[in-house]
Amino acid sequence: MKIYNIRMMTIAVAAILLYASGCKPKNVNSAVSEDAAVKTYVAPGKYDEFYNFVSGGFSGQMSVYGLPSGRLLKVVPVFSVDPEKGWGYSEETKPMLNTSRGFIPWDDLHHMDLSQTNGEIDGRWLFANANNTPRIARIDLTTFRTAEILEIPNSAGNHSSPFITENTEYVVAGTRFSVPMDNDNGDVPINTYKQNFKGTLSFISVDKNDGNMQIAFQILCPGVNFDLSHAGKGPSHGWFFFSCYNSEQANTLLEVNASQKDKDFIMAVNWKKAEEYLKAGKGKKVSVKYAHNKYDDKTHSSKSETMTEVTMLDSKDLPGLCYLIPCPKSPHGCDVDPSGEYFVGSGKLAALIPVFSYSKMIKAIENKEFDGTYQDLPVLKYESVLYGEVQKPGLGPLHTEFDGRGNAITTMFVSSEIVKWNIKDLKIIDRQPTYYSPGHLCIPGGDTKKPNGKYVIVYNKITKDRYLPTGPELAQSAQLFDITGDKMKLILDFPTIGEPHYAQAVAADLIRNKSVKIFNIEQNGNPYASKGESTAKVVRTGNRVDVYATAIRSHFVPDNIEGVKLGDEVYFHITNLEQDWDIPHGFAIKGANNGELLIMPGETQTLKWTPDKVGIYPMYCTDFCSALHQEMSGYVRVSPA
Ligand code: CUK
Ligand code: CUA
Repeated sequence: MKIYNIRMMTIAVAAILLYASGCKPKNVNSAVSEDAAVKTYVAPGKYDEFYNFVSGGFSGQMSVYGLPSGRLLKVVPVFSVDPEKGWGYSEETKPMLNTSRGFIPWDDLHHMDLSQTNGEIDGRWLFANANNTPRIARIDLTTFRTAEILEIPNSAGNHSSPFITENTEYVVAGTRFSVPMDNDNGDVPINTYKQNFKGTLSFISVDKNDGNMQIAFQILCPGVNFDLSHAGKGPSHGWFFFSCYNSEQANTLLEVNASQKDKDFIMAVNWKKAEEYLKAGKGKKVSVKYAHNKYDDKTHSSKSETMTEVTMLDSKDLPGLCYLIPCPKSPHGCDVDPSGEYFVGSGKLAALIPVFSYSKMIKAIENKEFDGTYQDLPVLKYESVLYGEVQKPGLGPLHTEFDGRGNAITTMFVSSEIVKWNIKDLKIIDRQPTYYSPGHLCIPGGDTKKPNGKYVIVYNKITKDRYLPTGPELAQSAQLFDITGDKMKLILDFPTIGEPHYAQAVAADLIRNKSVKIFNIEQNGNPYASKGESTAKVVRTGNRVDVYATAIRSHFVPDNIEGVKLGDEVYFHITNLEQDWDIPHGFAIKGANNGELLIMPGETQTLKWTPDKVGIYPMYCTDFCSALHQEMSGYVRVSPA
């Protein structure tokens, strides 16, 4: 009897652990909607209805899918070098990856947010964060190319970004790791965390016309870990909400020591107030170095500029700027509903989802319903700001999106499911399993004023048995659900590139007609362009050799290059003369240690090459461009010095 009990207990514990690890294979077939094929079939030659922009996590890139088909349309290089596109290999793109620490070929991209006008997606730009070496990128949605990268000083683990305000006034960047400030020497014992480590929130202004980003101001905050954020909208426009954990200010064994308290915080930041303080001269100029990189479609090249100053507002000295709202327990996602009245904190370790009320928050501030202070900042009473709690939603709530019909959908990482609940009465309407351990989710416009509640796409961290085995690692998966009815219906499952975190989706019509098809060769402003074969040439200046070459189906001019000597630095400036959509040419040369080029129609790109041996070097076009693509080649002769 006793033995039997122990065995039962062991089985029960094992079952709970399996369940809790989120990896227990479930009955797949029962979860798939019967009409899934019909709903996701996009016939060959037909376009998808939505673009889906998906972050690539530790790949540092972003990928573009069509929905509902799940077809991969493009991978856009952002923070990591990409040999396919020559990103970070061509002389024209290298400055994009420059930082105050020099050229950095990799980063970890977690979140993206589309630009908005009046709280709706306007289809102009897409913003992305680099987590590791803090940066924010802006991607131009006419070229699908990274147009700008701004480094963020006084930050580490730029995670609660790049969320935006309803008219794209600001993109924010909040530091996940508190650190000593960049202008300090920084060489302090780690166990002086409480005295020396600080958090910052950066507000980056975005120019309405050309999208140019600039750090308008930073807010100096207590040393907690800022995790995620979202801007207020409608009535709460002017506020920004950030989740933060580790209010214990632990600097070791965070898994234990940063999870002691029953509640951490959501920080509400009044950025309109910050603007007033700035005007009143309350900002302090701080000397720091950070890079600002921009790609120019006229010269087809980028420049990196070093910035030297930010303006800092110290939260503890400026009343009314920041308020803390207690939020159970280790909050992660921080999401604002379409009305702008409700904001949701997702305590990863909480067995409930707290929903806060903006109007109650304002009343609580007016009536001074405080629960003491934390690091000199006022803490509002939990009950005074709380609208209500969603009870027993599942295990491990992470992120919430909104369907525009008064409902929210939240991912449950531990119990591997998505849960749909009503914002007004906080009742659970439906729950569906996902495979497995979902992180972020995305409804087209799901964090704006006007969601399109047709689909939710869920990005799972663990795939296990879902696809054919591919060794120890499987691609992360995305799962598409039809959410037009009360019940959410799984209709598609597709693998993703890198590890997807946040994603955005938007009606294709808003973007597709603005897509650039070629660059006008006459307007090519690259100083090394050859606009016709007659201007192609080889120019020697000391030991530098500039090859001004052209590419058009199916040859390079010049295609026999002699006179290069050992010890020379050779710059191949290849201008693609094509004026036809989707006819790039590539360029590679034997032994090139700088990768390849991929040159768009009308564009010039440069590959630097330092030959290391005397000999004959074949060069060729890498992109199959015509029936005579194999013939698109040539030779370079390298002679002794
Ligand atoms: S985090 Cu990835 S699942 Cu970096 Cu947005 Cu929540
Ligand atoms: Cu040009 Cu292949």
